[in-house]
Amino acid sequence: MILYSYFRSSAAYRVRIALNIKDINYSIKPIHLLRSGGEQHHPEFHKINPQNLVPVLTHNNQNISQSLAIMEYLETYQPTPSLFPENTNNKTASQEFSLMICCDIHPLNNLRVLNYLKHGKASEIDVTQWVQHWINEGFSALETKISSTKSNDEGRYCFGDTATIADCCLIPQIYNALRYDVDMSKYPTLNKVYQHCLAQPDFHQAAPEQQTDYPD
Ligand SMILES: N[C@@H](CCC(=O)N[C@@H](CS)C(=O)NCC(=O)O)C(=O)O
Repeated sequence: MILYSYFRSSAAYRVRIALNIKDINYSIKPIHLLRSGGEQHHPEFHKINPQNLVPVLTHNNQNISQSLAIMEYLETYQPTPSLFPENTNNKTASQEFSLMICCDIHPLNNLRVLNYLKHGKASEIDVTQWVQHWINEGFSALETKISSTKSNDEGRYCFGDTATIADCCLIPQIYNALRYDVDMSKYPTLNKVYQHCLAQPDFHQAAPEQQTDYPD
């Protein structure tokens, strides 16, 4: 398997965590999103993903984009350990949680959106405030959801004592939030999961700082 990745991409970070949880061997092809006009826009990469976004997983002659679709693919390719909780309610809740991050927080703060705000028609907007606003709005909802699900503080991950797709999505989004100085003390349950995950090898090895394309 080949993963087209950028060290700081939170969508690629999700997939790196999932690959590590499943202990699947893969190699990384770095795509630098800022250098030389953004390598995601180069014609060779455009052929791999016409959306010009990372991550892309290449396997068995198929180029798969969209981190959630990639994680579903990995689940089918190698079902254990599963990225989903066994309990049906928690399984649905973990999918809901992941979609709240991937559909309703991350896309508003993506590089191309921020570039449009900075250089496009909306240049008067304070981009940091924009990022913080959408993350805070999303995290408030996630904190409310997860603190009611995690009654009596059960489990070290989002849903129990095993890492799931929800943790794959949450950890990169908090990493991103911290880059933008979001005050995580407002989200104690999310923050506790984050601190726990950071210490786990599968998460640690997927972190931006551990990537070969991380700048010296
Ligand atoms: N929904 C996509 C989002 C992918 C995405 O937005 N990737 C970002 C990096 S996190 C990217 O490649 N941005 C390049 C750009 O904005 O030009 C997924 O989950 O894979």
